[in-house]
Amino acid sequence: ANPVVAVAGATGAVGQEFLRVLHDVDFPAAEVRALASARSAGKTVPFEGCGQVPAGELTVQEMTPEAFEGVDIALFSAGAGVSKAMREAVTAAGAVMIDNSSAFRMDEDVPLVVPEVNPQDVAWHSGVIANPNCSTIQMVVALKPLYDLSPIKRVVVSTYQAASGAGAPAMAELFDQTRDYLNGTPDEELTIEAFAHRIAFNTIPHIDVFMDDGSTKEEWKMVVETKKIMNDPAIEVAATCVRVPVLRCHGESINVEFADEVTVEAARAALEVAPGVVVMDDTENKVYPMPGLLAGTDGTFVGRLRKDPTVPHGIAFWDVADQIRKGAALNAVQIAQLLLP
Ligand code: A2P
Ligand code: 11C
Repeated sequence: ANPVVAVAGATGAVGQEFLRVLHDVDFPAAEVRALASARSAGKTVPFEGCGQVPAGELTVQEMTPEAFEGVDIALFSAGAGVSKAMREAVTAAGAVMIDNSSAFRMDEDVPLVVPEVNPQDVAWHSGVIANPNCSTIQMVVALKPLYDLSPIKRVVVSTYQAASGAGAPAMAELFDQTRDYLNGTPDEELTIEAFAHRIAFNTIPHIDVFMDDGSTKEEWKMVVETKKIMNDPAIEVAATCVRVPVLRCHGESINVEFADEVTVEAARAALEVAPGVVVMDDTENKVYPMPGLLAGTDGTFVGRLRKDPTVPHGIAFWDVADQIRKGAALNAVQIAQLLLP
């Protein structure tokens, strides 16, 4: 029988994208259940349909433990606390939780999966599969075909992360602040809630909380998640994560040091045939990936590919992906597709 799918957090930014992706891939669902907090119960959300579910509206139900009865696949993006609170109910119902939060990513009994990189890891799940952080996903999709050419010793990455990574209210804050700033509102009168500082006409080298070693938790996630997904604890990752005044799509500057020689030509050839990767690299014609062009797309776009001559075997490139699609909803739905018989 076709699976019953629950979307937990269906009214949120990622939850809404889950519904769009389920339609876009025509996921063979028998039923799609939209769940959110009690505040949203009874509201409707538009759904274009997938599998046996016709286009129309879904009535949001309150996410109680009982709401998962009969569910086979539960796509979660309602915050780490909600994922933790619901895990038992979801697995007791016999469903697999595919969780977009950071709640279980580093747990030893939870696979952390990017289908282009480690699809085999879904095999050992015990009820929960975690979706990595968006900044990690778009990096490892590009690293995997390169790693297949030579083991990777070290990665230096700097991110340029869109406001929407912090949710829909953060996007609104970027809009509102930009307008207010242009209207001459002084800094001290601007509304600053989603970020530590003004994001309009600014960049903020601070995403998530600071850790004892001076890095941020977002940077730490890129380090530990990369090792787990690539199944290679020896890969060294140095990350600096920066919020930029972009609405959607993270950009990443990535320098890779390999164990063995990898030419730019070999790297380009590997990236060109890699699943999920789109090479967009024609500098003569000013072609390279840019967030302003790529919102709403599914690929991981790679450009500015060149040698990094400062290490023995290095290449450098620029990588852009829509972090709500590939960085969250699409990756989770691709994991769900791996579970289909
Ligand atoms: P609601 O809209 O009813 O608050 P975002 O990440 O965009 O803020 O979305 C968070 C999602 O998680 C929303 O769908 C939100 O529902 C849902 N959510 C937040 N808190 C809870 C909760 N305690 N129980 C169930 N769903 C929750
Ligand atoms: C951001 N990467 O751009 C964050 C959002 O661990 O899933 C996602 C955080 C996470 O702010």
